[in-house]
Amino acid sequence: MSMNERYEPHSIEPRWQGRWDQAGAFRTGRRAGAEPRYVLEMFPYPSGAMHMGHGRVYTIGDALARYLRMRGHDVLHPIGFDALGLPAENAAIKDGRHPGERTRENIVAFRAEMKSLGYSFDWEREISTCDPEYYRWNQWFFLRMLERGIVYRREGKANWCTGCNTVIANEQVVDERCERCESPVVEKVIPEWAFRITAFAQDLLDGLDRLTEWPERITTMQRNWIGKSVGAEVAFALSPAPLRGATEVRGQAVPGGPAIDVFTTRVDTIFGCTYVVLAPEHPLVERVTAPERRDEVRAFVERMRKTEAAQRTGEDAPKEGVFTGARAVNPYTGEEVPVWIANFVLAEYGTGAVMSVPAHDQRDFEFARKYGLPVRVVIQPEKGDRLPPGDVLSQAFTQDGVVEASGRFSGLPSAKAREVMAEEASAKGFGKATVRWHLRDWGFSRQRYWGTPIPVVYCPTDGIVPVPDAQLPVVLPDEAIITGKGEPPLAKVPAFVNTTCPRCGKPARREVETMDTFVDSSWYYARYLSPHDATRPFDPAEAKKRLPIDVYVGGPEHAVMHLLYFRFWHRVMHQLGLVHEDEPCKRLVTQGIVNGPDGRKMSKRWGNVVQPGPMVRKYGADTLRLFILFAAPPEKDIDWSDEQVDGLFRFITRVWRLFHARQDCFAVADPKVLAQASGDSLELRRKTHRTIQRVTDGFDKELKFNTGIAALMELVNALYQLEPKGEPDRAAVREALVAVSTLLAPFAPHVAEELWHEVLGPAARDRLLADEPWPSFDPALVAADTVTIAVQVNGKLRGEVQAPAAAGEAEVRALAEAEDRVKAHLAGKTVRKVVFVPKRLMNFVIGG
Ligand code: ANZ
Repeated sequence: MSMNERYEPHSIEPRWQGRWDQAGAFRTGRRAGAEPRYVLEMFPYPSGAMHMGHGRVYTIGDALARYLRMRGHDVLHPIGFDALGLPAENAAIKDGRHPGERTRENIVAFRAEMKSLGYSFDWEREISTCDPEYYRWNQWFFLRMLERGIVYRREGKANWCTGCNTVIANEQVVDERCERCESPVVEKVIPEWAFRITAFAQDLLDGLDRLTEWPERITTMQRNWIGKSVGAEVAFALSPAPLRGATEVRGQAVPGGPAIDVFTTRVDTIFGCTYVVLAPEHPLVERVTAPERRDEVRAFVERMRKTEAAQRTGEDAPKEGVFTGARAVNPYTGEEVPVWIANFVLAEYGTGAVMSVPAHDQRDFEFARKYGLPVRVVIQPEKGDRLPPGDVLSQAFTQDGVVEASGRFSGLPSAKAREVMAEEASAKGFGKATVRWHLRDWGFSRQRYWGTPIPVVYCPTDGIVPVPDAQLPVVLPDEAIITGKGEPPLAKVPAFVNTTCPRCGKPARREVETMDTFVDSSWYYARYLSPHDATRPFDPAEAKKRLPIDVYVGGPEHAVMHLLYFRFWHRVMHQLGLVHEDEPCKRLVTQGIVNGPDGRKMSKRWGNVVQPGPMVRKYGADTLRLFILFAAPPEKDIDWSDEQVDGLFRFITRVWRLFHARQDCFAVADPKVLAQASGDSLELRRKTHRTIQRVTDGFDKELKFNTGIAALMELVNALYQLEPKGEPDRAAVREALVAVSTLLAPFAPHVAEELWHEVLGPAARDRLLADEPWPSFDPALVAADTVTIAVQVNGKLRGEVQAPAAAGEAEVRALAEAEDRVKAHLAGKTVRKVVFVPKRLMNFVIGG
């Protein structure tokens, strides 16, 4: 039967999808004994139709998964849905439908779109986090962590909407108002559940050093987010002591009254401190402010309360503040300095108070110049010019150096000074060395409906009582009324709330708050290992075999939330003995954005949104996949381009026509015939093998699918140029056609299967290209550009080397000297002269 002349993706694609499905081609565990690989893409939040960002992330992961399967691995490539959480609940409030109903509908649509793109997922492992069989294990983990003190209850600060009377998320606060009802939002202290992620801070930090296959940008962001600062706390006593208030610092009486504790990473600069600054929200502000300055201070505090932290402390934000009228004593010098409040000091960080050293801190410098405060140089650069005096200094010198004008510490290098100054502070009781972390514990309870119920009950007799394992899952009731206002929705479902205490059997109330969705995504990758396991979260034996994840693909926007939380959770699972190592993922690939055709981020606002669904319907999945992979390497942003998409459709059509035109080459030839290829057909063979090498490198080395696809395009051009005349020509063409279809398999898998089957015919009727081994290249053909160079020592042939034809004397000499036999003849001798004939000969002339 001869091949159809036209490329018709819509008749090809569903057919192959069906064949793969039928054969279970992508089921994990089919290849007993094969080395396992785990390729994972971040699972989608099914809030609407699939968008191009999804299209990109799954296409990248899929190409890799398909490649690794062809390399003979047993690949785990699963998919599921991150189905609980705020977006679904908010959408439900808007259109009055139950979030579950809506989410399940979205999942059906999403799944169909993913299937139409030909992704090689093991669909039997699909999970949805809104399934009680999934979230029961969130509850199970919660209980284990509660037992170990990793989960605890605390007083947390929350955004409280004064209109809806509920806590709302940061993302819902717009200009200090509620995004939904526009009422003012205030900060309120309410009890909440938190994970003690800070107990893992050091370990999470250390682990980053081992993540050598993560983008450095991400590990740096995590490092900053964890934010370890080694420094000192120093108490500046207030002078004179205010009338009210405590008179001790850390339990020790301080002469003169209460003190301001500052946190500094540069105690070596303390002799240069010329003022102290409190955060506007610092509890001492009211107490220390002099009566005549009260109005001004209060007005400033009020204004700061309304300004966002990021805006207050941004590098470009103008530094501003007010004097409180108070003074504090530098414990090292006995000197009194003024106490200010300023926008750039944050209440939540350190002690909420800083000692300002304008000569050595740029913020302090700008502030001092603005308000006419003194600038005193106390650090000199180790090398180079000395700094001028403070009053003419043009900017802060912020590096370490040598301490000066600092009494007994003068002459010490900064690091040493920090050490001895901290020692002195603790010996004298006015301070100590400390470590501060930016990382905070993770408050995870939400006053929302569409989340995992927290498995505890409140009993009037026994207090907070965990729900026993045997009673899990605590199922989210279907009938809640969700308004987004007032009490948590679960509080209004009596059948849910009213229960009995597992301990004393008397009436008790269930916890009505639910878990943050980030809980769901913190361990889902492990559930895929045994998704139907009804007795445990996952099978540890499978975990031992398949974890850590080999390659994880997802958006860089998850750098510090999800990607930190899942590292934390993995460590908890390690402590529980469920996994063998403490990092969940070896290699992370963060994909770039797909912008609109105008180069702007796709958005309804710009009218530049292009969705995968309509594109698949217009061009077929293979064209869309090729566009995504060809436009740029995975990490780079790309702009949607109709012309390029058209171009790739034309490329596939061209490949199709080529196969059609070369049907006379499909018959298998004797390998001896292929070896007879010479001239143009030998050139074609070289090109074929070099293409195999380039596409393979695009997977094995840096992920660069685009260069592999470009190589394939060149090979197709070369094929068009060869008009086969004899048997050896036809054999070389057939070899190239098989290679083209095989190499296309990870990128454009449907047309690849079709063409490959056309060439192989009945011999491959029951086989699938998706299951075939990846082609290898013949090094001799790839090395076509290398030449053999004879190496002589004093005119006698002592060896030969393979070198690139273009190699010059130095390169060839290095290769020659590395040759064992040549090396032996040169050992201990002096080379007097080297004679080099490019592409032919190198002669070492040695003496004595
Ligand atoms: C005096 C000093 C002198 C400082 C100097 C720096 C350079 P990291 O490394 O990020 O931890 N700081 C302390 N608490 C602060 C707060 N609540 N809000 C704003 N800034 C605060 O930064 C520590 C440094 O940030 C501390 O060291 C303090 O300024 C400031 F030449 O103390 B330093």
